[in-house]
Amino acid sequence: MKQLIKLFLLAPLSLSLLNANSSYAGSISFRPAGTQLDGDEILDIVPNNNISFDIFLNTQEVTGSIVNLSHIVSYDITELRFRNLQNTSLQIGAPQVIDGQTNSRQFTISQSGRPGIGPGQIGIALSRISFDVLKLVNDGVSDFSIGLLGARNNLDQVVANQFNPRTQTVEVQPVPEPITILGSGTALVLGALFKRKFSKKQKNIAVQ
Ligand SMILES: [Ca+2]
Ligand SMILES: [Ca+2]
Repeated sequence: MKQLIKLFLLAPLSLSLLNANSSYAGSISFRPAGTQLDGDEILDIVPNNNISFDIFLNTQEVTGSIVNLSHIVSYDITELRFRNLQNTSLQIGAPQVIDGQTNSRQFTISQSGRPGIGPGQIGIALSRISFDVLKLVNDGVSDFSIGLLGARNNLDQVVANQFNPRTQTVEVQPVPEPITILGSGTALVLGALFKRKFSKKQKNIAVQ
């Protein structure tokens, strides 16, 4: 029995030692993540009149339960207009804007509450951020991004460094238009052909 108790006491310790050496898999992310629609590196989304991003937390290999979490939201105010911030969390408190303004390029959201988000969980909903679409430009530059700023657990430990990746970004843009490109290409070819035929005709006329 003593042995069993010893084992029981040692197990969490060896687990936390193991965690210190392994790569952490906690992460903050949003959906839709977008897909690659063009030649620039950033993932792309073609929205309609509005778009909502759902923010999620993964806590695999994170120590303790997350009772306080903060992250930055950045967005392009020329392409998107902030509409609202909704609470979708069940395990941590409602999102509060603690720094910056929602109508500016960057603001910080904080969520706190107990018992918090325990370890080993995937896809825990945090919040939903909605925008109206103003004007879509395809310039290969981020239009919406999030970045983890701070994370504290129920043992009052700072655990933000146990999250990786801590950022995510996406571009909103209009539909890439291959038909237009093909169309203008076809017009150029036809124009060149017509020009050649026309000048040939002119030459013939000149010969006659
Ligand atoms: Ca792209
Ligand atoms: Ca854009």
